[in-house]
Amino acid sequence: MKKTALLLLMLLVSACNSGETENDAAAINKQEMANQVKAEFVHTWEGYKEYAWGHDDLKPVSNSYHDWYEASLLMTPVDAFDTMVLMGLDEEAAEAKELIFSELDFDQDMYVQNFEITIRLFGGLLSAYQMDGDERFLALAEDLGQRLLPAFDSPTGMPYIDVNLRTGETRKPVNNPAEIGTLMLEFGTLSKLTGDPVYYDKAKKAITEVYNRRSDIGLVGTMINVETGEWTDTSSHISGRIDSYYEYLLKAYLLFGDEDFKTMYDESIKAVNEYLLDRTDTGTWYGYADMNTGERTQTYYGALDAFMAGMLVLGDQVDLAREIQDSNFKMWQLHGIEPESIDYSTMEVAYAAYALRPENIESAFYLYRETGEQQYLEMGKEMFESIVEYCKTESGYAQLADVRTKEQSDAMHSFFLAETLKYSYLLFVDDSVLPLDEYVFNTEAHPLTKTW
Ligand code: DMJ
Repeated sequence: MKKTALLLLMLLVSACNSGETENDAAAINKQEMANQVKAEFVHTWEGYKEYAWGHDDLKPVSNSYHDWYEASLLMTPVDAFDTMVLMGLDEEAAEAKELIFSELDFDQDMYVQNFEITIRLFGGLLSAYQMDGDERFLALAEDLGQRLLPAFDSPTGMPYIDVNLRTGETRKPVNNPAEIGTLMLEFGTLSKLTGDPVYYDKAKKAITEVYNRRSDIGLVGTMINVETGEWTDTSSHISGRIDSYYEYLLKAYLLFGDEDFKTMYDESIKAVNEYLLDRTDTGTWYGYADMNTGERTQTYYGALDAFMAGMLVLGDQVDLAREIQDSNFKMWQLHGIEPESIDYSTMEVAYAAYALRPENIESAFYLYRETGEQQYLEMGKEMFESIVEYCKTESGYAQLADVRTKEQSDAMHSFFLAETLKYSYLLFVDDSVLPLDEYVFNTEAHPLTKTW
């Protein structure tokens, strides 16, 4: 090779190399981000250990604790356990395990909320069993599943809101689609793992009874009486009290391969996109409508609704998911951290609190896994960093009373460790961790997989 040609070649190689270095510098260091998320998890677990050990939740401002009921059900350690396993936090996982097996006792004469106990504890124990392999997790899950089963003993088969863990007595017959339907993955998984179909069948009947009571235009309402089967609130939306009903129709199909769920999801999402989807000057949102007439009643959208983009990815509506995620992020950026809800017609805050919710980051995670696009990593990074900036306390993470003032409130739901930090971590770790064609996350981010 001639001398000049060699020189040119060397110049070209060095230009390419320097370009690569610049790009790398601009790119997000995923490993570093994953390590930061892990460090924040450890910080919070240390706070729980010091101030709330053996209780349900840490109170992160007063450095104290909160129990949901008369006896602690170890909400935080159970909810957080699979995140520890995922992050390779062996010491922390061993501590949590020791606490769970020595203290957790479901034989309590107290009413609990079937839905919350199912998604956090039942789901947490099942995924703990699948990820860790210790049979005692399955035994606890089965004991809990048996105690929750009487909740379904209503004239319609739809469950009551509360059930007494010892006596099986039930109360509160006016329930909602989310609390009725968001039981399918956990009860269904227990059936598959134990070989006893009763759990699957009861949960499937319950969610199907909601679907069967959809209106002529295919929408469901907010509240329904499980004894009479009558709707008591006909407001339709994708927000709290309905949200995960749709999520579980789709995920039950993905996890169990039961075509009935696919039919129910496809029919339902069609109506949701026809009557609730709202493309406006401020973005693409889902609003409120009357379930019978389809008429728009409210233009509220909020932190909980942000799950929708992730669900649409799983339901193969990726373009729509992108539109929704753009709006989700716009909502986040309004005040540097998202409020519980906004009126999207004015972009004014309707409810100013931030409860450390995961849904916005969860959707960024699904879109990143699906598209591999840097923009979703950037969204996740900004959201995670604002949580650290505004919510971190000496012992953990605090909810915000008002996203405009950033005033903190003295509460930290266990889903911060189960979901918010898990989805943040999953966004930055390698795609091969918990691949989405093998794992289905319950609504509390507990990964479930077909080990049966
Ligand atoms: C969690 O308990 C679950 O994600 C539920 O489906 C909705 N609310 C919280 C998180 O925001």
